[in-house]
Amino acid sequence: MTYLTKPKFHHPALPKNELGYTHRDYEGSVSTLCAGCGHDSISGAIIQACFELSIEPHRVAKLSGIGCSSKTPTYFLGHSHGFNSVHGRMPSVLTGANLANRDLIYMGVSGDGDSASIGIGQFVHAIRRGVNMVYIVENNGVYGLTKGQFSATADRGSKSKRGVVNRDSSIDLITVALQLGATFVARSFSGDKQQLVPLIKAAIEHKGAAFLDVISPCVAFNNHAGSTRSFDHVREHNIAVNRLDFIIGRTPITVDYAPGTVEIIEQHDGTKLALRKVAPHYDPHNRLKAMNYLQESAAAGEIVTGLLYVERESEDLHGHLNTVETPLNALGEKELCPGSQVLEQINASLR
Ligand SMILES: Cc1ncc(C[n+]2csc(CCOP(=O)(O)OP(=O)(O)O)c2C)c(N)n1
Ligand code: SF4
Ligand SMILES: [Mg+2]
Repeated sequence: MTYLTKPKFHHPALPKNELGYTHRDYEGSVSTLCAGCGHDSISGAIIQACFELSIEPHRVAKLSGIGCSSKTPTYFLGHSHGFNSVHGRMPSVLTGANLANRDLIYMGVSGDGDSASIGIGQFVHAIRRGVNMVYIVENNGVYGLTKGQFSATADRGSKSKRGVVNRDSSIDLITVALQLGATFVARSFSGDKQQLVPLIKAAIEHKGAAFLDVISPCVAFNNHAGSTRSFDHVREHNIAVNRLDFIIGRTPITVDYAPGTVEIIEQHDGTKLALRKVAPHYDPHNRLKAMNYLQESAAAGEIVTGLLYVERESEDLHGHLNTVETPLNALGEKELCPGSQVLEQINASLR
């Protein structure tokens, strides 16, 4: 059995958002993952973010590949569109869907095996093309679903549950995403909902490829001493460079901060992010410096989290290709079959 339905009743006094929906309206089926799996906390954070942003569930398309992480879209946004694709192939399905209908919010959910091993070729092209999406990798350093083999993101020198040492170099998806031109790049931890929820909200509102690497411990196969993806290890080595306090609408910001401690970032649609600096010298607008900082920190064994890079004037794939505004399913016969004369003109222009 892959999912269990949830009972529909709930407390009548549950808080409602602007649309009149409760938190329950953003849930999915009951999770069948292991109790304590980090992935379930990420599902909870996605539910919270969509509830707080008052998103209409039918405006979201959630897509995934194969893995415990890729199963999770069943456990959130039960009233949204969903597509569970082949292992590592979610990015191309998402790209196609996005090109056909730009009006939906695209959420790609994947694992470190799904995106950094079998699906690395798909991952890199979706990111470099700037597909407008939230791409979340639930990163536990192992193939959880197939019983705990090292994935390509497992750190060199880390130990498997059976005591085997990983001798291969690891792929840092954050550094890869930065190199490929992602316009929103963040890392977080499934155990830090306060950091994760605002990052998901900001990623949803970002126009372009928004990549979120979320360290998400696998309690069954990668939560032991010697693992660098265990709850204890991540808590001890987590260095947050900043905190997104909240996202404000188009209204003026009235909260007072000490000078230099908070940066207000305006997004393409006029919404604003308030970014509280924890590491005062970290600049989330400098791609190269961010890459250097991440490499140095990784060499020192630190796991850097927060909003690591954001581009103020971002553009997406539709902008690059200059596509029509109207989703393909809303185009009428006149636009789709403009007649033999137009076809003749096109053919003539190609001769
Ligand atoms: C083409 C193909 N190759 C291999 C598999 C077997 N397989 C299923 S899930 C998986 C790895 C999943 O790891 P990850 O994406 O990290 O997800 P996790 O379970 O750790 O969340 C593999 C190798 C498959 N389903 N399809
Ligand atoms: S095997 Fe690991 S990743 Fe899969 S559900 Fe269990 S704890 Fe989560
Ligand atoms: Mg994994």
